[in-house]
Amino acid sequence: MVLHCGSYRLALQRPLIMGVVNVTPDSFSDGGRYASQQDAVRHARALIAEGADILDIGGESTRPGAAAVSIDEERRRVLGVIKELAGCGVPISVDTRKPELMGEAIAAGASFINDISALEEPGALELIAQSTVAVCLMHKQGEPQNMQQSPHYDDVVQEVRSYLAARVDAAEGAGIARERIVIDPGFGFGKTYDHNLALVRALPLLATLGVPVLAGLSRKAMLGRITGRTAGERVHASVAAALFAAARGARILRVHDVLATREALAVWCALAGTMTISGK
Ligand code: HH2
Repeated sequence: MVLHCGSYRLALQRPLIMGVVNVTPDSFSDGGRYASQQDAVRHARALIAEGADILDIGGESTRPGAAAVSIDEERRRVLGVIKELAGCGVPISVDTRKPELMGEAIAAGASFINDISALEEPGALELIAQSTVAVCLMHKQGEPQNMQQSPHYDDVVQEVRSYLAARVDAAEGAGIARERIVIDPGFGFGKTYDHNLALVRALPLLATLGVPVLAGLSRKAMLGRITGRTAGERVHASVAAALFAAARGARILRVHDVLATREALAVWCALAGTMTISGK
């Protein structure tokens, strides 16, 4: 499997690491640490040195209860960072659900759109169809402001799978080649602890949709529930979750702790003898 991502071709024989750069004052695990352009770019370069295969730049926290951010503010946070990082050797993703900003980010050098709304906003499908970027279509139930209040599913795995299948069809129907599409069950986005567990165990079933699956478990609340640790203390838990997701077929791991994940993956791949990855 090869992901087409602007001018990049990403082989997915081994799981790729997407390093998170939150240019926000309020993200759940690292809010405020990289809120200035200078700090965000410095952090992004450090993640590349640690072995990130893709960088995901976000200007809006989507943690449960987060307030929406205006386009002007989101633009101010991410565009300069993307411009500075374009050409840094790894694809730059932008984590946004605003079509207008998607277009501006692509013009600034982004080659991957990470959309927690799965291109449902008016104009988003058409905009991405006219580009060559890769796109991540994520499932969520509700909106960040209210999504954790009372998530409900009759069958979470089947409902998430059907939704993602429909969004892949919509994307292909709009003219987005399959080689550019990634799907994500959206851990923590309108899901209880039990919903998240069911979905992580069902990753192989999601992978049968035939496009790469991205897993974003890093530092999330479910790991805090298991370990009793705060978000910043969930590195070991996150690495275990990333390895489990990779073993269940996730092809892209969205993580805050790139070096720890990379080294753990390198050991796992070497022991398994099926894939190769080097530590840093
Ligand atoms: N999780 C977060 C944000 N964006 N995108 C995808 N595709 N999948 C995810 O699981 C996902 C995501 C939340 O994590 P983070 O960006 O660290 O926090 P915040 O939303 O508070 O900025």
